[in-house]
Amino acid sequence: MGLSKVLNIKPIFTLLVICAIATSKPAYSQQADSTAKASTSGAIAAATDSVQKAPMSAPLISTDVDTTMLSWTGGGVDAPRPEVDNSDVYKSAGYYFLLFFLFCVFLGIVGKVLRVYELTGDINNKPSKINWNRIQGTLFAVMLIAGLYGAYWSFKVQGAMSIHETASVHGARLDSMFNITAIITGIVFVLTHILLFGFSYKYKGSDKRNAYYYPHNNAIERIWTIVPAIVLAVLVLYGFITWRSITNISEADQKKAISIEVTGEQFKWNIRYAGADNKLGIKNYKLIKATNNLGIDYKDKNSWDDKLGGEIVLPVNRPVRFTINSKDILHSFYIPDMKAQINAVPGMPTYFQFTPRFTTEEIRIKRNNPTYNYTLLCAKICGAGHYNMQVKVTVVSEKEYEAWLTKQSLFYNDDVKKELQMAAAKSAAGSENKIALKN
Ligand SMILES: [Cu+2]
Repeated sequence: MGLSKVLNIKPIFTLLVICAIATSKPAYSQQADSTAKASTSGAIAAATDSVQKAPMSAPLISTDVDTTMLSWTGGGVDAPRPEVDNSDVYKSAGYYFLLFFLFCVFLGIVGKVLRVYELTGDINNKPSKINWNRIQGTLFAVMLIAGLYGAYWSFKVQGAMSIHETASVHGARLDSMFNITAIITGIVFVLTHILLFGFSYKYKGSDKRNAYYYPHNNAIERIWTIVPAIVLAVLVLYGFITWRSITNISEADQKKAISIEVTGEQFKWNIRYAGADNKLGIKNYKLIKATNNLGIDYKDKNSWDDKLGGEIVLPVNRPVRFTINSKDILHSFYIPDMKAQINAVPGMPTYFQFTPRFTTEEIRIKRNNPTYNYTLLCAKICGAGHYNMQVKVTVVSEKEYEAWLTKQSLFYNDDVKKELQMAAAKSAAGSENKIALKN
């Protein structure tokens, strides 16, 4: 039988045959089914029998055995079917990938069936009546509506999860910049999509009209080059000015800010407050040892009042200036709620100055979450313990901040003093010996 004869079969019949093949069970599975049914009924009979025959003191099986258990064990009754929770399967990406793949296969099959239908029509000199232009035009219109609704839904539902009022003064400026950019690009997005898909629908291919040949128009070229260039230049300039206002702080303003140092290392943040003089003592990596984790140079008197912070506590509405370092590799200082992020680079201090505008208590009310906390994170994938680089950040009133700071311990404590005295005595004795030897 040749291909032409196969194609002569009525298209609906062809479709039915394909569907039947696709949905039919293989013979062996039906056989397996009937075997299972037979063994199940046999097992029920055997089970009932043994329950009746067994002495009451030692029952062989429990009488509340269910039929699913019996069919699972294929006749045996002493291995209960384990309860398996498959709900996670429906949450995995693989499951949805498989669904998508099956959908594509389904579309492919439908396409092939339609192709067979068209070919049979051609062979019989009855051209296909499917109007592909109309179908594709309609699909464009459907995509326009579904796509715009999807964009709106994503912004409304997922946007609400991620867009929050920022807790720092400069963050509010970044937010308004983001909003202006989102509004401008949103308008352009909606308009261009209506034009793109709407035109594809309205001017879909038709036998009744010819396409209008329109190769070039200088005026249009100018408009679509100059208008986006101006809009983008304004947005970029606005972003540049905003960024400069955040990062370029005058020296006078730097001095007004509370000075705090943060040093990243695998895998923790070390916090140092500058103390009463608001000046951090200098550091030297050569001085790093077990008792001097940051390598603070205690010859510099500015370090004597530096305080160790187990966590970060900040006063509300006061500028704070962070000096950011790293002891080993690149880390990244990141407090999401404050919209503050900058890399921590070994050997090169970076700075970030900001002013918190809501206390922790206030943000808990705003977020409707009584346990919410600001957190300092590391935004560089810096190794296996990266997730652990978290420090609680608490914003409190000025008074509470002062009270907290007085309770924090000094780096330059009695142990350090003793150690330094001993080292000084040792080196003095060493130099005396040298002098004695010379004489
Ligand atoms: Cu890190």
